[in-house]
Amino acid sequence: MQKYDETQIQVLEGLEAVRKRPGMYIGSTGPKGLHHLVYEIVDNAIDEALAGYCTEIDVRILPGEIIEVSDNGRGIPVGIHPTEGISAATVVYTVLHAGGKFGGGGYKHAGGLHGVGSSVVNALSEWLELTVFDGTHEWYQRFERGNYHEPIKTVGDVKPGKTGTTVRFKADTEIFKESDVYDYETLLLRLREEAFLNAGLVITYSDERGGFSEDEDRFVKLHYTGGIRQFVEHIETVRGLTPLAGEVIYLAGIDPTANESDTSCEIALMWNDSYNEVVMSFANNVYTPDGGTHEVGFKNALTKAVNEYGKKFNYLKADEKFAGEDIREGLTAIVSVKLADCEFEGQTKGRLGNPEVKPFVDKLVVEKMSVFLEEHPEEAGKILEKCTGAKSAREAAKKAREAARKKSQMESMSLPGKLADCTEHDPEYSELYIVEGDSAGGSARQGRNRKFQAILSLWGKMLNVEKARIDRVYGNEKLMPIVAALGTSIGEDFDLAKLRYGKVIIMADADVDGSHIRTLLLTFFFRFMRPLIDEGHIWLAQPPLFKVSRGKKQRYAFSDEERDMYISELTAEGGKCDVQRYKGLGEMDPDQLWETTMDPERRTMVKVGLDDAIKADEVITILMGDKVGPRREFIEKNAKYVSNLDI
Ligand code: 1YM
Repeated sequence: MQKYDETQIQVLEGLEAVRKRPGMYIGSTGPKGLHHLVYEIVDNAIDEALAGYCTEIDVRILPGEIIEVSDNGRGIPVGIHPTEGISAATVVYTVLHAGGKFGGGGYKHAGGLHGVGSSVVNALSEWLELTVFDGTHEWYQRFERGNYHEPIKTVGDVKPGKTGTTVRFKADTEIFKESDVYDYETLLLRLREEAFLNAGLVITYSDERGGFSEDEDRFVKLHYTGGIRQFVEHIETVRGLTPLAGEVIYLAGIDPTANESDTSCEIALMWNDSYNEVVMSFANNVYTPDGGTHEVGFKNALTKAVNEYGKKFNYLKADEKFAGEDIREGLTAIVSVKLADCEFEGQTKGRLGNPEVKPFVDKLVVEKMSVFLEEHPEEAGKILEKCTGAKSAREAAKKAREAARKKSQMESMSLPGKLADCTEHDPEYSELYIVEGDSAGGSARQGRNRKFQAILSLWGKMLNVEKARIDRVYGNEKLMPIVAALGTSIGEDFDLAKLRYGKVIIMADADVDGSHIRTLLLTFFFRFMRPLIDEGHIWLAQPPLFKVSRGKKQRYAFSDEERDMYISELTAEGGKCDVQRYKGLGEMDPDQLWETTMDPERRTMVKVGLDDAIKADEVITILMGDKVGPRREFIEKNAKYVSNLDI
């Protein structure tokens, strides 16, 4: 690896541009952009760790939404920059695109939103303080919105040999108008990922803002000597999955054809007893949500290796083949490549483009995976059985789908009998209430505004889709009416353009059974009609839990607190009041249901939104588990409360 010093820093542009158009540099000025500031600074420390000079990184959220990041690397060079005539460290923090990342040489993760650098953070901070330990002295410089009054200067001696960099900053609320508050979990997720990807690196992280509950421990030490192997184990544990066999499989190698052996690849993988596939890929530790040449190389090679083994050991007949998806059923894998020069492609720069990576990863995986399978016949047997099961299910699903297609053509998409449709046909103005049970369905049907509100009553046995493959959804008596009513079809046939109602509202009782049906429906939408969630079409109705009344006055309460509030309010006006607890939707008469739960002017609804696919996928698995706590937490966390919604 080429080493660079002050002379190689290239000076490109001023910082005004960053403040003028922050979105161009950090994506947004919302919460995502705010957290991005932290990643930028942490990335510099990670780069130093990748270069082999830093072993510990400390990240803190301090009171007042101040971020402090320290590392024990070499310290940013403080010497005078030959052309700028000021300290190199100052150049790094005040000149856009200064630093090795963009200058050629060094270890880069250039491209798109990644690595926009320290100067961008500085430009967008109300203030930033830089401290460098160079082995003999402590150096300090303060900036305000990217500007400084005094040059970097020594402020004291240090213990001989102590080196490192500490950066403290406060995001500028003139820029981050929406919010300057950091989310502990968001940063934790990212830092944990970094710790997994850099085996051995110690990252300490603490939230010192206070104000959260006593029993919540917001200090963590993230240290994974097993690296991405532990990443795979972590994903499986969080999801509560059971490994199919043995230990995590680990494949690694360097590209012998690349210069200075700069290109390397590590893969950790494991199968579990679920039907879901989780493959996460990274290039130079940057997550590539849209995959790219490394991921394609891995998937192709895995398919090849398993098929070859299957043929050789008679799991497959001569004319048979596993599809890639058969092999990846229940697979959790992390693919991490490191290369000298990453090219990130696509709208959001989420895909690795380097073409040379594909054949390298492909060859490595075919070779190492074949050896693994041959050397571990017992594990190989379990993996191959799993693939065989997936293959038969896929073939059965194909038949079922073809039958369903034929049937729907014949019946020209007949609507289910349990659907009380509305007269409005424009999905933008229409909504579908999915209601469990006939009595609640009856109330809803009578109480609704039939112009734009359709009601579908559910009956029959619900399929736990978490535990089922797509072939069993076709023909399920509870799910198929939903599919028919929505008009979109499911799985690979799903077509959002055919959606018949803009809002799909799940209306279930506020009790355990209600929560069960809500969860099952959400899982079904998540697995088979995912764009409905992504595009914000799924809603949860919020029926009241209590009616508090005195004479003609009545109030509906949606929580115990609200109930108590109304009780004291009405009692204060004179005398005793009556409290009715609604055990189910069926207890409300149609007018009450309309007033409290269905009237767009008065109702409160919760929009189901899942931004992060991986996290959501994890959560759905938690939801389907037996623990009630995490399930409730999910609903609370992912639901955005919207009241008095306009249509
Ligand atoms: C808390 C943030 O920025 N650490 C950090 C940054 C640098 C170095 C070490 C460093 C890099 C190199 C040589 C090199 C940077 N230096 C520069 C530049 N932590 C944090 N730690 N010496 C020190 O890459 O060769 C940019 S970043 F350009 F000045 F060399």
